[in-house]
Amino acid sequence: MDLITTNLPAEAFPSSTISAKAVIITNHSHSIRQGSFLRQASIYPHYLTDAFLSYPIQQPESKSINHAFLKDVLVGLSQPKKELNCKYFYDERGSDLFDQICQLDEYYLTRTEQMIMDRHVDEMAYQIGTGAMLVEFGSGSSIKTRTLIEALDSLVAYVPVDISEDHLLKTADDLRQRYPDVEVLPMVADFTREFQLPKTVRTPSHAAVYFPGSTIGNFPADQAAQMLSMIARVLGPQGGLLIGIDLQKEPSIIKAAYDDSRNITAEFNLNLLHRINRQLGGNFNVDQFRHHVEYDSNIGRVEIYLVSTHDQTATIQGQEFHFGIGEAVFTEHSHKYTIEGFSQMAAAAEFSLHKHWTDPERQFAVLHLVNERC
Ligand code: AVI
Repeated sequence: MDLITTNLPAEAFPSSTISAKAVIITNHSHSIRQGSFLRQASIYPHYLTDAFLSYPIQQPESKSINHAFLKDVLVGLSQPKKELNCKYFYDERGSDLFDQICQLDEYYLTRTEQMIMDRHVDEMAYQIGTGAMLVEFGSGSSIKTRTLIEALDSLVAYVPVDISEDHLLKTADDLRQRYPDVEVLPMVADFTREFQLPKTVRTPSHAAVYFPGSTIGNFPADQAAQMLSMIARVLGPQGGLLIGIDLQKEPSIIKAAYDDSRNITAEFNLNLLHRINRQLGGNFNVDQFRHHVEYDSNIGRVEIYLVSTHDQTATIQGQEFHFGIGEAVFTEHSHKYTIEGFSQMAAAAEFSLHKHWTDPERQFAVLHLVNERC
C-alpha cells in the first residue's frame, strides 16, 4: 500500500471522512481482478501524480470501502469537466463484459492481433533473439503467450507480471511444468511504476518486454511516452519491446468497435456507475445515463463518455454531484496510432523500430523496438 499525501480541494471529499488536507491511500490490488494491464494500471490525472505534498492524515473510517476508488471518483466528479478513471472498469462484471467485447464482430482488435501473432510468431521470435528473458505486462493466464514462448530460441526466463497474485502463481506453476528449461519468475507488480528485473540462475543475453493488447492506447500521450522511457530503463541497452498497437483507419470502423450493435460496450461503460453504487454506496440512476463515443481523427483518439439524459443529482458517501441534461462524464481514451507516429514517440525513449507486422487490412500492428541506448 502506498501512502501519498497532497493538498486536494476540501470539496472533493465528504467532510465527515477526510479533511481538506487530504491523504490519498492507494492500494492498487483492491480494485483489480486479473488479466490485462489496465486492470493494474495507475492512470492518475496529473493533479494526483505531479506534486505530492505532505499534510496531516485523517483516515476514513470504513474498512470495507476501497479508498483509492472513492478518492478517484470524488475527485474526478469534482472537476469542471467530470471524469472517471477507466482503470475502474475492471471489477468482476466489467472484466466479464470486457471478455465479451473481445469476441464482438465489431471489436476487430483482439482477433486481428491474434492473427498477426499466429502468422508471424517465428519471425518475432527471431527478432527477439536467442537466450532472452521475456517479461510480459498484464500476463493474465499467459495462454496466448505460449506460442511465443515456444517459438523463442533458448529462452532463459519468462517473467509474467500481473497484479493478481493467486492467478499469477497458479499460471507460473503450470508454465514451469510445461517448460522445465525456462525459469518462470512471476512478479506481482504494478508496472506503470519502475521495477527491477528479477535475478536469474542463468544469465540472459538480454531482456524483452511483451506488451500486447493495444493497452498503451488507453494512456494519455504523455503517460504513454513516460511508460516507454521507463520500459527502456528497466530493459537496459539492447532490450527489446514487442508491443501491440491499434492503427488509425476509417473512423466508422473504429467507432463501431466502441459502440457495438449489441450494446456490450455501453454496458461495460455504464457498469462503472453500477460499480460506484455497489462498492461506494452511490445512488446513481444508471438508466438516466447513456454511453457516448466520439472519434477525433486528427488526434487518432476514441473518447468515451457517460452522458446524463436528465437533470439529476447523485450522492456518493454524502457528497452530492449534479448532472445537467446532456452533461458528459469522460471515462476513457483509446489512442489509435500510425506506425510512424508511434515509432517517433518510442524514439524519444531511445527505442528504434526494427520490424513490424500488420494484418492485410492494416488495422492493427505489432512492433518490435530495440533500446539503442549505449
Ligand atoms: C483495454 N483496451 C485496450 C480496450 C481498448 O480498446 O481501448 C478497452 C476498451 N474500452 C472499450 N472497449 C474496449
